[in-house]
Amino acid sequence: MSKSDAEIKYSTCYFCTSRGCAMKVHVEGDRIRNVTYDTKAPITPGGFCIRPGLARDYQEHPFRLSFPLKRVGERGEDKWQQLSWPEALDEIAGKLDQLRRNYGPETLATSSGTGRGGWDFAKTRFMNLFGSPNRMGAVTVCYGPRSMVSFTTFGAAVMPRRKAGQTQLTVLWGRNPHEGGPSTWHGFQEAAREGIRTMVVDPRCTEAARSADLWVQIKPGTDAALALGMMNILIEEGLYDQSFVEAHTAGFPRLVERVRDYPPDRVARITGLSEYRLREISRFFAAHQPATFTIGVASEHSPPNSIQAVRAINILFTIAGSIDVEGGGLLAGPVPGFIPDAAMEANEALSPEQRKKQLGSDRFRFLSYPGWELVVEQLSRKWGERHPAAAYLNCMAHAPSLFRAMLTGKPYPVKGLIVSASNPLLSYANTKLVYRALKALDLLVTLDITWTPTAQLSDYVLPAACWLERPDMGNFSSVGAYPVVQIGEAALPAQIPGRYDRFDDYRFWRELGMRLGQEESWPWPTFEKVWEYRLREIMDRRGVDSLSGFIRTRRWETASPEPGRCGEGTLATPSGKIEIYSTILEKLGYDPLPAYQEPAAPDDTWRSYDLLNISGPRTRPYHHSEFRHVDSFRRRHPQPIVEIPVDTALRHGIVDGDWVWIETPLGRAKQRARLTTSFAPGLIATEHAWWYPEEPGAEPSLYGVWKSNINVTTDDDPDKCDPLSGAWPFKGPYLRCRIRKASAGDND
Ligand SMILES: Nc1nc2c(c(=O)[nH]1)N[C@H]1C(S)=C(S)[C@@H](COP(=O)(O)OP(=O)(O)OC[C@H]3O[C@@H](n4cnc5c(=O)[nH]c(N)nc54)[C@H](O)[C@@H]3O)O[C@H]1N2
Ligand SMILES: Nc1nc2c(c(=O)[nH]1)N[C@H]1C(S)=C(S)[C@@H](COP(=O)(O)OP(=O)(O)OC[C@H]3O[C@@H](n4cnc5c(=O)[nH]c(N)nc54)[C@H](O)[C@@H]3O)O[C@H]1N2
Ligand SMILES: [Mo]
Repeated sequence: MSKSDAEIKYSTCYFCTSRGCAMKVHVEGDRIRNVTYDTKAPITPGGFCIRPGLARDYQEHPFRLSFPLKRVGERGEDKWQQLSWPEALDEIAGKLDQLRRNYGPETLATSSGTGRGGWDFAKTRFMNLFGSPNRMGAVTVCYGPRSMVSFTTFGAAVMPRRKAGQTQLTVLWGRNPHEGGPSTWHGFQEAAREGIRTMVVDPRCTEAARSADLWVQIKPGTDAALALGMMNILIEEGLYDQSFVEAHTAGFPRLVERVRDYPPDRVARITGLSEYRLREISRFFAAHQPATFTIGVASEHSPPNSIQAVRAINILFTIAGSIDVEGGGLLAGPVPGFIPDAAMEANEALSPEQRKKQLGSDRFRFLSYPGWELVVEQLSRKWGERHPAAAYLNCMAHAPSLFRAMLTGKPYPVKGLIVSASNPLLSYANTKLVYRALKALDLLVTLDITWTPTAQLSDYVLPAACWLERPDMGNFSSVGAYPVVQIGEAALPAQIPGRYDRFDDYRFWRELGMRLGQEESWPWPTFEKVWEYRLREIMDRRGVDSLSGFIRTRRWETASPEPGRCGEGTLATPSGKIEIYSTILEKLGYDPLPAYQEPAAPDDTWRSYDLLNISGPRTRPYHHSEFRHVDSFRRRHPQPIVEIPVDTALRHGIVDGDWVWIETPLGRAKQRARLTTSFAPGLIATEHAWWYPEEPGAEPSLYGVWKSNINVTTDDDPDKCDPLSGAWPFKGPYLRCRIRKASAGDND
């Protein structure tokens, strides 16, 4: 075949959760020739990411799941029988129906990851119709907090909108896009080239920190104190935007009182900065406004200040003059005419009684039904049914509470779990407890693209279509208010007789629902039809009548948020203003003002674990637990790395390249030492989600899941979780550990 015979398909890459970048997939028959960037589209990595180029290796890898499988041996024995989709779905539906009769619908839980598989609305829809409030997922520690803080504070998502000549500063706060966000990194570099000042807040000197005009090196988990301390200085020295604050915010006078508790000397002590440096940073920050900013996941991972840190940072930018102005963070509304996820979730189908049963929602109220309902009340006042507060992102059961219910049957039995687009044995904290909880279930179903340790423990393992085999959407701000909707098509079929038979996630949830009394509730027979339904008004405006027509005219639509939204006085918050003092938090019984809570001292068991562990700073080319089975990925990063400051390493007799045990009272994991001077002694940084697909899948190995998986050492004790959101510690003051050099072949 000559080169010109390759057909181009315009697809959305979901090799990571970044934003869904636009790709051109060059296809010959039913095989990929290569993948290139669609650089004309708004969401693009700008040529920076290598993953799409490896798509063929991934697509054709034998480790992929191709047909539905049912366990025939004991759980974890790696003995399987192939069956057809209708057989698998009939059997699973039969078992779910039985569980529902025996224990009530809340006995079924689901696990979500980063929101792949079509952004999870179909799973939420299924669960609402089934009657269970117990969806759990990574969003409790990832994006959910940022999203909910935006909605409660601004009534909208904040979208960084850099503008040449206007923007003075770009800030990455606990975010390292060089490793973890190709399109954000592309934007950060562009900003620097345009002469915009750059600032990075990070305990480690990352690539972004190294290249920034200002690197703020704080102690882990102290972001709330830093932001409050900066506000103290801005207010003391009159460096804040007084007219904006007076006109558009509610609660500023109380903030003035609150920040008195955070004088520079106290904040310097907490954050590890000198007082002089703190003042210098604050003045630099105030002098370069407006600023655009991106907050990373680190604060969310650092209880007890997860939510409060994100609140404090957002309010700092607000009083400095970065919000709702040209060149700063704009308050984004939905793309006109587009039907958002929230309107696809059938949320009204779940009764108040069932909502009340959501596990963990009595204690952790912010990111579960109590908080979500208060936010939805506000947002739907403004946007009606098409509000942006998707439940899958903003309303979850508390995973550690769910795992405990699986184990103990308290407060009620949780007997079934469907895992899709997530890998619980690698991604949640306290893997040993997760493992015991999964083993205690009556029914575990996993829908994934490849084999995983979690799949190995399942009763049914079902093959999902990957992004190449389904149409999907990229969106600029996944906080839920889609300022950009960018659609891609399937490049390859999801079924090829004799080779594979995969379902996209939508089709799986629909067909399972159809077998459980939901026949009336899934009017869109395919994922294509879903997108056509959601895009209908936009397609009509353009005069096209099919998804491929939309993609071929122009595959995206934007909302172009305008500055000056606050002036309308109708933000979707209870006061209609930016709520520095959050009346929603007040109603939920939490501190309505930003604060820094001193972490509790470690108890006797943990006291001697004297290092802090930044677990899971992103590294390319991986995405969480994925891709370790593909040689072309693995070659680029063959083993897990623990970064150890030289002083700390020397004290432990560790040299570069040594295998090192990272230990806590919960367990240990082995990674290879890389000595560094890029952060302070007393800290280490460990990679997360490591397993070895080349090792046996059967127990006890489960693909070597017990060797280097850092979550064997991380804690999910509800007492260590964030008091508002329930986020468990992956970073910050509650993730302590110690290290020890491993001897050669030390594998016990
Ligand atoms: N220690 C520590 N742990 C962490 C973190 C950390 O920083 N430190 N980070 C946390 C964060 S922020 C997150 S978001 C979580 C992520 O947690 P998870 O999302 O649970 O972890 P992944 O490894 O991304 O698992 C995704 C799985 O979904 C599969 N998959 C990919 N696309 C699809 C699809 O379209 N459909 C289906 N059905 N399956 C698909 C992949 O093959 C993979 O097995 O991890 C958390 N865990
Ligand atoms: N290659 C790759 N890319 C990914 C992912 C992946 O697994 N691999 N995962 C995706 C997902 S789900 C997410 S959530 C994003 C996360 O993307 P980021 O938010 O960028 O996440 P990290 O790289 O974990 O953390 C960013 C930085 O926070 C710093 N940090 C640690 N503790 C603190 C602290 O207390 N305060 C401050 N200010 N900084 C701190 C770390 O040193 C790190 O450099 O990445 C996404 N992109
Ligand atoms: Mo995440």
